[in-house]
Amino acid sequence: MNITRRHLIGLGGGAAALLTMPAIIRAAEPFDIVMQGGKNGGHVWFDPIGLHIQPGDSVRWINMDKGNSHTATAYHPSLFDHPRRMPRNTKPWDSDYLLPGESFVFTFSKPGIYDYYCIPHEAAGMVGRIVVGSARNADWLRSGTGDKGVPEAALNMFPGIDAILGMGRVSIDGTETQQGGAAHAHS
Ligand SMILES: [Cu+2]
Repeated sequence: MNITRRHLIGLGGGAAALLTMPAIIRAAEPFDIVMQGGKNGGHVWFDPIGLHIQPGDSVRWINMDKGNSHTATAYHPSLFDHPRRMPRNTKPWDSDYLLPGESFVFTFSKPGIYDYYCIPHEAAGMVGRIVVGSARNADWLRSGTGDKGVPEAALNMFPGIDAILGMGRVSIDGTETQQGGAAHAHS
């Protein structure tokens, strides 16, 4: 009893903090998605391009491409006249232009499937997909209404839902060959 008590006193509040903090920190820490570009500036992508998170989780987009500014912008009619590729009645996000080294954080509260793009590079296929929770809240995916006006190069890049749920995160390595392979394997 004495040993136990002394042990507890000795560790004090710090021990309690050590035991409980990791879970708290993990929940609050955002998932990172890196904005990347090839050396010649012609090839750009999000890494991971597909990500599975839970409601309440945050995502942080970081521009690690020294040669370009990028955005992470939700597919939503209120943003640059794009179709909705995210749950209805949900607030969309737009990072605006991130210079190299800058980042943007958004928290997802509603389950569903969310697609986003980079404003200057959508036509180059710089898009990504985030699945929040297990619910397949994707009326736009089933109806096909989300494809209207979206460049073919972008449509070919979205990873499949099963791949995202199965792997947690889906990456492309940035080479042209791998990019094409990923697009065909998961769409
Ligand atoms: Cu971009």
